[in-house]
This record gives sequence, C-alpha cells and structure tokens, in this order.
Amino acid sequence: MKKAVFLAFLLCFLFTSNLWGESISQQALKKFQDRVEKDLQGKVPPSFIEKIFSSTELDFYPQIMVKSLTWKEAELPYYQFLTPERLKKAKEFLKSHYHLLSQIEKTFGVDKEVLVGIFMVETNFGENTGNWPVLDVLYSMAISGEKEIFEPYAQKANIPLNDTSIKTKWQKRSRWAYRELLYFIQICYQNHWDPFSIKGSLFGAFGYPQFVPRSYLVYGYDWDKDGVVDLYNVEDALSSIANYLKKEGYKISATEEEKKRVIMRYNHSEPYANTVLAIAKKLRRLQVKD
Ligand SMILES: [Ca+2]
Repeated sequence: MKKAVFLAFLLCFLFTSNLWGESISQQALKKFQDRVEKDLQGKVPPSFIEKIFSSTELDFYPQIMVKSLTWKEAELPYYQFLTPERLKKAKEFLKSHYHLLSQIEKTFGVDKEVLVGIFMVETNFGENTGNWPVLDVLYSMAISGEKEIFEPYAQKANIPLNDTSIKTKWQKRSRWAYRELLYFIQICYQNHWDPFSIKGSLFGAFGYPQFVPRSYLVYGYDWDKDGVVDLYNVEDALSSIANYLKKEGYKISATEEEKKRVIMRYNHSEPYANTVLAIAKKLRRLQVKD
C-alpha cells in the first residue's frame, strides 16, 4: 500500500461523532509495548517508547477498525473541486507559488498543475489536514488485531470476525497499522517530535500531502534543506508530492491515461485521479504566468 487507500476527506462525512477513547487492560498494553520495544530495538530507545505507552494521552479507539471494516465507498463528492470558486482558489495558488512550482516541475518532471490539483483535493491547500492523533489511530488499529480486545466491539457492530474475507481484511489492516506505527515512532524520535502532537486523518495520513508514515520515509523531500521533511511546510509538501509521483513513474511527456495510473498510486481511486487531471487541464487553459 503506497498510501492509505482510504480517502481522507471522505472521513469528514463518515465520522462526525460517537468516537471516544476506550480503556484497555494494563496487561494487554504492556504486552503491546514490549512488542514495539523489541521491534524497534537499536532504532528507538526503550525510554522513548515507555513514555508513549505510559502517557495518559494515549487513547484506544476500537471504532476506527469497526468503521474501516464496515464502510462502503459511496459516490464521492469530487465535483465540489470543480466549482468556479474552487478553481479560482487553485489559480491563485498557482500564481502565488509559480516560481516554486516551476522549479519543482523541472526537478522532478511532474506537471505543476497536477501538484496544485493534488494539494487542493487532499487538504484544500492545507486547510483540512485532519484532527486525529496519528499515534492513537495507528495504535488503535494495530491493537484491534488482537481478538480478545476487538471481539466485543465487533460483536456490538455485527461484524462476523470468523468470516474468511472479513478476517483477512481485519488482520491485514492491523498488521499494516502496526508497521506504520513503528515507522511513525521512528520518525518522531528522529525528528524530536512529540508523538502526540501530530494530527491527521482517521487512517493515519498527515500533513499537506496526507502521507502515511511509510510514505513520509520513502517519498518525503526536504526542499528547503533545513534537515527535516516538514509536511506542513508548502515547499517540502509540494516537492514530496512530486517526489512520490516521480518515484511511481510519472513522466511529464506521458499520456493522460498513463498519468492517471500513476496518480492512482498516490490515491487509489479513479474519480480522485480524474478530478486531479481535470483541475490540471483547467489550470493549463488559464495560462497562469509568473
Ligand atoms: Ca525542510
């Protein structure tokens, strides 16, 4: 999974309330902490991990796994991005960041209009980056893979955990979240970030480009050369999106169809890719100059 396949903004519609932290037994928590410490041995000191798992800020949200197993991809309101007001905003963004976008386009070989389209659709130019602590999200999904912990919540939501396809999905998501959690703790340690301070989508995507931790490590780009990939910095964010697309095979000379396939590696949704390309096309027609 190159990026959370879930669409960040869709969550605004799905999760408006009814989510709260649940308690978990000290024994289960300690077991989980030991596993994390073991898997991060030599990478992150146990004291850093201990601090996370003994914090009262850590919350367990079993509902995240419940939702991830029950929601259905509905018709997504992508058309909202093609209104004149939104396009005007995109045009203004392109104009005010023209020099930077041109440099990034030249460096990575990714159309600047496509970068603007992704920046707009992902977070509305950085306005909606999500309010969920990434740590809580990944921890909750990871530990929900434990049957004895998750079963009561699954029963309440009528999710048959013994069903083969559900079971596969449930375990796969838990393993994915666990790997992402390990990456996230590493990133926080390396960057001296407070792990509880980073907020993102309900599925652990954060920053303007909405990267999950692995994407941060693989595609994150330090454009302003201050030593840190900061996904809440426009320069780092836009160059990281470009780096992602480049590494996934984007070529400026490619056909629309080929570009669409690469964009779908960024966010696995055809309507998403079509919307990004439609925005880019409209922006090109406007012939914005520096
Ligand atoms: Ca930077």
